[in-house]
Amino acid sequence: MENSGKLEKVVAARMKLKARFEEKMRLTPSLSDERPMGTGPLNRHGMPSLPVGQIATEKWPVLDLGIQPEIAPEDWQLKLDGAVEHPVTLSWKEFMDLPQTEDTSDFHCVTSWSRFGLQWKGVRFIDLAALVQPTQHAAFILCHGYDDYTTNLSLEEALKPDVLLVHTVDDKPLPEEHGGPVRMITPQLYAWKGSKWINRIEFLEVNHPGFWEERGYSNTAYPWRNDRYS
Ligand SMILES: Nc1nc2c(c(=O)[nH]1)N[C@H]1C(S)=C(S)[C@@H](COP(=O)(O)O)O[C@H]1N2
Ligand SMILES: [Mo]
Repeated sequence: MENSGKLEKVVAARMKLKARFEEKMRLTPSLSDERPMGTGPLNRHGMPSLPVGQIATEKWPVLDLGIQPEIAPEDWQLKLDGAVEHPVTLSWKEFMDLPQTEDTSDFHCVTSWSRFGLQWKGVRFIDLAALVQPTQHAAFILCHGYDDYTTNLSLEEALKPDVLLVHTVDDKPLPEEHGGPVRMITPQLYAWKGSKWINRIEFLEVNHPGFWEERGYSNTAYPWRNDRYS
């Protein structure tokens, strides 16, 4: 009884968020640009599958800051705080008990490689946002990793249905070097917007640049606009 009441509230919060950001989301470049830059067959959101300046690879290179934190799932935590009505810290078990989503998407690294068709499993960012309920003025997030990495995103990008916090890739636990136990993915933006070893999502009213954004990389990171640097 109490549980179904809670579920109803989360569903209502999700619908509200979706309605609030629907128009902004539709107007983002990767959904609305009439002359996107790139080559190849169109992907599911109508963009050329290989963004401008990218080369397709079968490999999956590893990029990090020289630290690969080792976190056992049972020690992993995710804090959701800042401009939200109900801040929470989720344990691995609580995270795994949330609705799980499977999706196949592409990965575009700003260092010019793209990897197609990774099969992910995890929790949609929008489902986490519905749980904590961003305040009326929340407009951005800053994601933090266990390696002290940070990266910022607008809510209209983060709330897209293909933005997941993933624990499984190609039917295997996400390898530690790729951000396991849990990382974020942002298929419609360059991959540096997806924090590996994610442990905190801070909701913000004012945009705050992350690690690479402070060092000259773009706040927005649109692959089909070659939007790499600011
Ligand atoms: N925590 C954390 N997340 C991170 C990074 C990092 O150094 N630390 N590097 C980013 C960059 S620059 C890219 S391109 C992707 C690379 O992911 P991969 O190593 O799984 O290919 O992760 C992003 N997320
Ligand atoms: Mo990167």
